[in-house]
Order: sequence, then structure tokens, then C-alpha cells
Amino acid sequence: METYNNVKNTLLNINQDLGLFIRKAGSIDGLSHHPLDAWKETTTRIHRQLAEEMIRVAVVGSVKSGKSTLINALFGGDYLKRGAGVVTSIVTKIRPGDSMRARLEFKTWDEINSELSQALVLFSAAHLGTDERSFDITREEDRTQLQQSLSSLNTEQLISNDTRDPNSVLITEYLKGYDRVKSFVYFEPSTHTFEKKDFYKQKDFVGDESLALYLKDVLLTLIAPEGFGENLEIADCQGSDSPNPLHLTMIQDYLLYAHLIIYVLSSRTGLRQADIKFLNIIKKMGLVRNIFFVLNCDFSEHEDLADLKRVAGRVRDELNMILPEPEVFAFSALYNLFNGLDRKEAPLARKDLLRLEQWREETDMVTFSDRETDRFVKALVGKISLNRFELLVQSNLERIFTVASSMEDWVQINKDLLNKDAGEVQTAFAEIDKRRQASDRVASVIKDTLDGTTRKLKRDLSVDVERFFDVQHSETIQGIIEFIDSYNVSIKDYEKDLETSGFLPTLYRIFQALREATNRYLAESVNPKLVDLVRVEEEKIKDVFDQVSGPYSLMIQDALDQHQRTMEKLGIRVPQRPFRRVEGPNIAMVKSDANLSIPPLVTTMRYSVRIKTDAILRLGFYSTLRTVRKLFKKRTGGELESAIRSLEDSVSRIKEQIQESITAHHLDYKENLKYQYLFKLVDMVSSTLYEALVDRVRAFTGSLSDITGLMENQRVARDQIVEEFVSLEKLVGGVLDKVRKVERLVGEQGPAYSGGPAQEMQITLR
Ligand SMILES: Nc1nc2c(ncn2[C@@H]2O[C@H](COP(=O)(O)OP(=O)(O)O)[C@@H](O)[C@H]2O)c(=O)[nH]1
Ligand SMILES: [Mg+2]
Repeated sequence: METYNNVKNTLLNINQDLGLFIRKAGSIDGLSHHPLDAWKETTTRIHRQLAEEMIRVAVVGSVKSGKSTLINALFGGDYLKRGAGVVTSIVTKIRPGDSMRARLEFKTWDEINSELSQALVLFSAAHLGTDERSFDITREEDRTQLQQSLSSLNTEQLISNDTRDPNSVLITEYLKGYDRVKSFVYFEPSTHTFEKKDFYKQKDFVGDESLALYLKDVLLTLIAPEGFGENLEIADCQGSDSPNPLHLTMIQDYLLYAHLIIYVLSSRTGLRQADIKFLNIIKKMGLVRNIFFVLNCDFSEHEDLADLKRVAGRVRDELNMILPEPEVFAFSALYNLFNGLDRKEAPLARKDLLRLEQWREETDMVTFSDRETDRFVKALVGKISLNRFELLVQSNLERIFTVASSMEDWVQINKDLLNKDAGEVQTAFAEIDKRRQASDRVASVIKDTLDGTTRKLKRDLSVDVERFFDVQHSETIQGIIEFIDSYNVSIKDYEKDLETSGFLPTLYRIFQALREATNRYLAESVNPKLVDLVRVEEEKIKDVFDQVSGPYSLMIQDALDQHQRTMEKLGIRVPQRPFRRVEGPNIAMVKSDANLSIPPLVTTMRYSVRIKTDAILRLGFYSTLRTVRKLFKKRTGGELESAIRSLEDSVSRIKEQIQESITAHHLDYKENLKYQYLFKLVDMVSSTLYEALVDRVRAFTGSLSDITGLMENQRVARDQIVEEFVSLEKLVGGVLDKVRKVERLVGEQGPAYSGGPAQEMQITLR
């Protein structure tokens, strides 16, 4: 066996044979399509799984740690923008393919407007001096007005605590990019593909904040080094340390589906506070099992190899305190990238070439880095292969085997029946009909009890979910409420703002600070708990169905034994093969088959839309906005005091508003989680198990009665039909041979695969 791709292609090939079988069998006149339809559905699913299912690798780490550089080095070219910024932290996905392409998906105008309206909560009131109304960026008037109010703000108003107010940054960038991007954006989702010589234009797009902001998704297709294979997605996830908690949440959403995390650290900085925080979040989300750490070594930063090793040792020790036995690889991604390009004789910028030459002289460090790079690539490819085998090959091989064996039985039974005379057939039918009734009963018992199990399970899950989201008693929801309550807004700090900017802008700024802090709390404390809840519930689902699949399996085995005996008695030869226990369905597989995913975590942050500005501004102060400013100029002590009191009052109303809208929003999330995810998953797992069980007996008894018609009506054509069955028999026999061959290969190679195939790879990483 060469690589995973060969196995995959063989499986696809076998699956095609199964499809051919179904088509041929379907063309035999007078046959019922009953078992055929079920097989067809299965083969379609297998095809989709094999062709589309991705192994996902998430590359994460602080800004400028070298994520993009590492991915570039892996793919051997400067494809991703290095040193990109932080306003937009879009997840860039890279998949191997046969040509270079960049597919940019744009947000819709509605999505953009909704994002802007969230940023504009209280902003308009504070800066436009007008009432809130829904903002529409496509209206020139709205843009002009917003632009004017932005430029009327002084720098002091835009910068708080040394950082620019993230919402005005967002608004500014959106306005800045509008003209250049408007021809790409529509009310419907739209994409644009850059390819061939235009490929690199994507870098201008992604690298420019004001354009990148309009992007929803970026997918690059790159020619991968041999050995990477297909079905692979590597994601450049920037933003784990972004000041905007929404970015962190976007990464969390990706991590939920990642099979492997590559965590990049820079040797210039080592492990930083932001890393520790993020790693703890990953840990809370239950995702620490598959992490590789890359310590991206800057050769220029280290005196000598000993120094580099010291840093590596320290990082390892520090990581060890967060998670057990971290796998750390220390090498220079930029050196690998430059070196790879240089060896491919790709032109390097003069400055880069000079750096490369300088680094090459550091032979100790280069040798060390090369060794570590090899070790990393081997581990990476090994991990990917292992995942592929577990996720794609093993379970699909099992499915293919089940379908093929059923087909084999079905052909055998039909063929033998066709060779009997009318009397014998009559007897056979009477017997088989009895068997069919018996297995129908088994099937319906299974169905009923499974339905019962499903209902009870849903009730249990519902109780857990309700408890998690309960407004009064849930630790999580109460945690949010308490967090907001205890968030200390020291009005004193805002006195100066009050004087310079006036009442509403100050209120706006307090609101911003509070909302950012709340979002951060949601991202860091609530989302991990939510993910953990889902994991626990999925485990529950798995356990329940694992438990019931045992007894059901026995029932099926029993029914099958009886079928076998009946068939033998009737002189129908059915291939003997050992009974394979029907296992509880693989949850990951069911999820992917049904395209199920939990409601995105980012949606938990869209509560702002519910905030009622007028409730915050209800105070008479609002109407006297302009006079207030004047009053401050006079600095009458009593008036300042009353303004401060009003501010305090408004802050508590802001808090209430945020609390209310978050609570309401979480109720929505809860409903979605239950009905759109968990319940659907339960139903899918249940029906998958049912199908798997009943499939086993279907070949024996499924719609055999139809063959009576076939034989009576078409006695003349009988020989021809027998021939068709013989050819089907050959086809399915061939399939089973191939399946056994692949099984042997996988059996031999499977476990060794974790370290095996790297030798076959010609990754040009260095
Ligand atoms: N000197 C040096 N610079 C590096 C190295 N790796 C990355 N860089 C530079 O550091 C900057 C940030 O790297 P980038 O890959 O964009 O980081 P990201 O934000 O994590 O994607 C870029 O300008 C890179 O060229 C390295 O090993 N040595
Ligand atoms: Mg980057």
C-alpha cells in the first residue's frame, strides 16, 4: 500500500462497483427496489464521506508567533500574508488541490449591517445626537452622516485606555473599504475566486483590514507537497490574543471541528500570559488530546544553539505545568520557508536572501532546526494518516463490507430460487414468508424500544440543558449576571470624559467597556463550559446507544441463525460468514453524514441587538444633552454631581439591559442547541443504528415475495435473468475480494501508521 490516497481511491472504486450492482439489479424487470434503495443511500453516504470529509488541522497562537509563516513553509511558498493585522481575524483555510486558487466568500449586506448596528448601539445617540434607527451602509446618506460624526470625534474620544475604541475602528474600516468592495458584495451570499496569475491578489485583500472586514470565509487551494494527500484542511486561525473577544470565539468555533491543533509559539517571546490563558481555554473545552507545539525559532535572536535549547527547555517546562507531556518541536519556520524557496530557485527579496545567508552560517542551529523539522513533519503526517484511517477508512470499510455481504446473500437467494420448480418455490415462499414475518416482528420490536430509548434520552438531555441554562439556578447564567453586576465602573475615572465629551459619549464609552468585558467573559468562561456540556451530552448519547446495541445485536444474530437454517432446509446456499456484532454508531460519523453542528458560539455574542437603547436613555438627560455640555463648562459643583449621579443611574440600567438581553439570547441558544442539534443527533444516531441492524436481515427476507411475479410472468426470460444474477454475483464477489485485500492492508499498516509513512513523503520543508 502506498499512501492513504491509494486506499481511499480503492474504496471509492469499490463503492462505484456497488453502485453499478445497484443499477444492474434495478434494471431487472419485476424486482422490488426495496433493499436496493437502502443500499443506494448507504453508498451515496460513503461516497460523500470519502470524497468530502476533511481532516482539520487548526494552527493557532498569538499574533506574530509565525502561524502564517509555518503554513507557508509547509506548502513551500509565500502564499499567506505574513505579518497580517488584528482588526479582522478571519480563519483562512488551506486545502491541497491540483491548482492554486483563492476563494473569497463575502458577507452579505444584511450581515454587514447587522454587525454595524451592533457596533452602533448607543453610538448614534452619543455621537449623532439623533435617535437610533437602523443603519444601512448601502445608503449614501447613512455613510456620509456616519463619516461626519466619526470625523467630529476627537482622538481622545476614540482612544480609551491606550487602545482605539474597537467599535469605531470597525465602523471606520468598514466605511474606508466600502467603495473598493461594493462590487463584490450582495444581499445574497457571494464569492470571488482569484486564480492563476491573479492568485496573489488575494493577499492584498486579506492583508488590508478595510477589505478583509467584508470577508466571511477564505479558502485557498494550494498544490501540496506529496504525502499530504487530499481530505485535508489546514486553518490559519489568527486572533486568540486579539483584543476583540469575538475573534477568540470564531477560533473556538473552528476548534470544535479540528482533529489536530498546532500551537505556534515564538522563541522571541516564549510562553506569554495570553498563551497561558488560551491554553487553559482549550483545556476547558476538552481539546488537549491532540496538540503539537511549534516553537518558532528566530536564529537571529539566539546567541548560540545552547541558548536556543535553553529557551526550548523552559517553554517545555512551562507547558508541562498546563498540560501533561506536551509535544514540542523547535525550528525556524522562516528559515524553512526561505530555504525552500531558494532551493526551488524562486526569487527571494534581497533582504531575505541576505538573512538566509546569514542564518546558514549558524550551522549548529540549522542542523538542530532541520532535525526538529523532520521530526515535526513525520509526527504531523503520522497524525493525519492515523485520523484518516480511524475516521474515514475503518468505518467506511465496515459499511462497504456490510452492504456487499447483504448483496451477496441476496443474489444467492434469488439465484437459487430461480433454479427451483414451481412447487418448490411455493414451499420456499411459505417458509421465507414466515421468516419474514418473524424478522419484521424483530424489526418492529427494535423500532419500538429504540423509539422509547430515544424519547427517554431526549428527556434526559433536555433536563441537563435546561439546568445549564436555567436563569434562576444555573451557575453559568448566574455567573454571567454576577460578572456584570460586580463589574466595577468607577465613575470617577470618567469625570474627565464627562467634561471634555459630554454625557452621552461618556455613557457610550462606559457601555463599550462593559460590553467588551462581558464578551470576554463569555468567550473565556462561558463558551468552554458550553462546549464541555455538549461533549458530555454526546458521550451520554454514545453510551446509551452502545448499551442497547448489544442486546439488539443478539436478537439480530438469532434471527439470522434461523434464516440460515430455513435456507439450508430449502436447499438455498447462503454464504457462511462469522456474525459481526453491530456496534453503536460512531457519533462523529453520524454528525458528518447529517451535516450536524452545534449552533455557532459566535451567535451567543449577538445579544447586543436586543439592547433597548431607549431604556438606557430614558432619563430626561437625553433631551437636555446639549445643555449638559454647556453646564459642565461652567463647572458648577452641584451640576457635576447630578451628572455623575445620572451616569451611575444609567450604568445600572446598561447593566440590566445587557443582563436581560444575554439571558434572552441564551434562551434562544438553548432552544437551538436542543432542537437543532442534540435532538436531531439522537434521532440520527437512533435511525443509523436501526438501519445497521435491520440491514442485516433485509437481504434474506426483504421483498422476496416480489420474485414470484418475476418468475411467473417471465418464465421465458428466466435463463436470461439467471445470467444477470450470475453476473451480479461475480461483481459482488469481486467487491468482497477487494474489501478483504484492503482490510488486510489496513490491518497490517493501520497501527504502524502513526509513525510510518513519513519516509514516503517528499515534503520540501527545508
Ligand atoms: N526573524 C524571524 N522572523 C520570523 C520568523 N518567523 C516569522 N517571522 C516573521 O514574523 C512576522 C510574523 O509572522 P507571521 O507568520 O505573519 O505570524 P502570525 O501572525 O502568527 O501569522 C512576519 O513578518 C514573519 O516574516 C523567524 O523564525 N525568524
Ligand atoms: Mg498570520
